[in-house]
Amino acid sequence: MLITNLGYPRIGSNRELKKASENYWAQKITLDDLLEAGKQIRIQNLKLQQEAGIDIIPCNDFSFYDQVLDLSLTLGAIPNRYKESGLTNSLDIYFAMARGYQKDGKDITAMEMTKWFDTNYHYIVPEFYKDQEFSFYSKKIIEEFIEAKELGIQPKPVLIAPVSYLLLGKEKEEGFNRLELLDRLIPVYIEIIKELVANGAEWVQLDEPFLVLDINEEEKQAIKYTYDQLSEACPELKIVVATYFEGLNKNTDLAISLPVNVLHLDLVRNPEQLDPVLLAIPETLSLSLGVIDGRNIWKNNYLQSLQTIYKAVKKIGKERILIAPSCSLLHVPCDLDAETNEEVLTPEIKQWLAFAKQKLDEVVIIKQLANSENITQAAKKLEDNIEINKRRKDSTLIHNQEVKQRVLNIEDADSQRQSAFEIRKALQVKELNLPLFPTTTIGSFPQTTEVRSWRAKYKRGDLTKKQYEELLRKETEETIRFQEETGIDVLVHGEFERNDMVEYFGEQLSGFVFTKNGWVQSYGSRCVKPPVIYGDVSRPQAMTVCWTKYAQSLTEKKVKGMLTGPVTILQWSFVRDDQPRYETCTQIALAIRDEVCDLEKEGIKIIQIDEPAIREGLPLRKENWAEYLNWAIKAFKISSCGVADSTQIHTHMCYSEFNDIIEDIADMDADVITIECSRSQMELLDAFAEFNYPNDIGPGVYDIHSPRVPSKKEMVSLLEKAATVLPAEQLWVNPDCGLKTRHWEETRAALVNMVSAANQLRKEVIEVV
Ligand code: THG
Ligand code: ZN
Repeated sequence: MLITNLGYPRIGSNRELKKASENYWAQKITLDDLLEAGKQIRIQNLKLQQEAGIDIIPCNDFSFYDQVLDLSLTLGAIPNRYKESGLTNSLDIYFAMARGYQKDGKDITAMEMTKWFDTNYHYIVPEFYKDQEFSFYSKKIIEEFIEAKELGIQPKPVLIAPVSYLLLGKEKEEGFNRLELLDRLIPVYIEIIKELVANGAEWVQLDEPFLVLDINEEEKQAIKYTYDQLSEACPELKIVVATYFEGLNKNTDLAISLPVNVLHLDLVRNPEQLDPVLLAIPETLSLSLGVIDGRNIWKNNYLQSLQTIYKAVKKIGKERILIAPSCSLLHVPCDLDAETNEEVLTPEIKQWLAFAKQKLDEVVIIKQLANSENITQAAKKLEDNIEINKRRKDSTLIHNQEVKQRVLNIEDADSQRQSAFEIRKALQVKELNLPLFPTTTIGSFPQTTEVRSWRAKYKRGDLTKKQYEELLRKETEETIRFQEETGIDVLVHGEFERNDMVEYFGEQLSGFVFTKNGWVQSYGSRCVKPPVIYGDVSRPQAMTVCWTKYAQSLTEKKVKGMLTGPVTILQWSFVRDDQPRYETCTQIALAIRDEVCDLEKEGIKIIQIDEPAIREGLPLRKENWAEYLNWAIKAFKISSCGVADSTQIHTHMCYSEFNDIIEDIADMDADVITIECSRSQMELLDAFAEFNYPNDIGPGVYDIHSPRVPSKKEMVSLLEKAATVLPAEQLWVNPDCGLKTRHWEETRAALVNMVSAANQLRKEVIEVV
């Protein structure tokens, strides 16, 4: 029985990588400094896993931005616009692909970014062209392999498998299917693998997450074909095929028939898949049992894991079993030991948790228990584990009868607006008096280093509450003035008082705790610190009313109240695993509903309830969609339907492919929805148009994830395109997401251009009439 790991967080336990990359982009450090920072993190991670006792340690799980982008660079899948950028260093080309490039008269857009399955991690979508060529372009995987070998480790290089790589990408021109590129791709994989073997590699891990999705016959054939080719070309190499985030279900036969050595299963997400696999597994195949949750932070239940392992041992024997986390540990924070502030994370709750480093120890102990090694010590650890899990289950911290009762008392009317949209729209038009193509923003304005430093100083006690709030008031006022001067129609207060849109609410709700350093990579250098929902959720007091009211008091224009919706709060938190997710979600929905009603009471006429994560929460298998959508949409409606018809409810969503859930989006019945769609050039709108989506829509007219300033002309052209598929009366004009990651300079320029674009559209429409 061996222990393996699928991937370790690469941001560094103090976000060293974030700091180094951002300094490099700001030209504050050199390329060598950045490379050195990366190397330090890799070496630290390798040593840590070595010392923990992991037998098969991954390499190439490090990335300066994203592992899918790494692979595009490895395979030379670099779109021409970057090759023609004049950039020569491959890491600079890589960053240009991720972030766009605007310099010396060049203006190159970034590649598209989208969510990694149902996680809050984002990857850079590979672009494929009809005459796409692949070559072994970046040697990162070899370099990182050698680097790990030099530490005395026999590392297991990790690569996304060919078919999953193709499926993660997108055809950028018509007339071909990306799977047709497979025959050009496999030879490059073979070249990579051969070079690894030449350097002494014994193992390789090929991630094939599409094996747990609904794939068609052609895709299945392609997977089979690929492994036949790879194993024939490199018979001496041991291949681990890694699946995660779901179960194999109908793809079980395919998975176990692949000519590979090890199949990894996510037995946390889908424990049921083990039985059918054990029933049919061929003798040549070993199993990697993913029993430690790589997506959540609760301590493992050792007894339960052992039961799973024993079942497998009984069937196929110890020698053919590996123990592992369920997926890469990328999705959990680095180290619980860094959480030393007992006021933030109380010892009682802390003992229920395990982060990446602690999860490594858990795998080791479970293996010792399963293997009867180191038995006295391991038995003691098992006893502690049983005790802690029992204490958590019975803890009085978790249960609030009042909250449970309120959930039981929910009635149908609580999730319905009083009147239909047409009636509401007529009332809102009168109430709000907005022009055609009303302009607005998604909510946040730049969180400058200065703003962040105020919060840090306030938290450290270097600023009093009064001083801190005074600074925030000033910043808010300047932002209101800026929006007025720019001619934006619906204003926002800017959210300077908030760190993260989920963290901010979690901090004010009961049932949540926080970490000081529990960072998880979201995209590139950007990280989030997900709250931990450990108990029943309630709202002790109003959360946003004060700042919204203040901002509204500064202006005659309407200020939009800004809230995060229940599904998104759920999705972006570490959620308790002792009750169904829908129950936790409904509790959050009731808390948000109270906030919405309080804002309305204080005279706020427009309230936005962001649900950017509703799409990513969608189960990976279609058969589970209906159940999820049912409770998720209802939760949004519980949160939004307590208001009068004349109050306008907005919602916002990011990176969403809406085509397949457009009906459910319409069911949410928000008066206005703003959506991301500029990187994919308004394609999304077609779904809305085809469906005859009835309510108002604000398609994002520019990409805020890149520092590039869009021209008026390009926004006009996007809006014209939108106006050809949707009636002008239905359209709003806004950026595609919040502006907190941008600098003021870009933000000002972009919004000025955006307002002139809206003005031009208003003129054009009047001329047509
Ligand atoms: N919050 C959470 N998840 C998210 C988003 C969010 N997932 C999707 C999308 N938005 C991801 N976007 C971002 C954008 C900015 C940042 C993180 C994710 C960000 N993070 C700061 C950083 O890394 O410097 C840290 C935040 C802080 O200072 O508290 O800027 O908005 N949960
Ligand atoms: Zn967004």
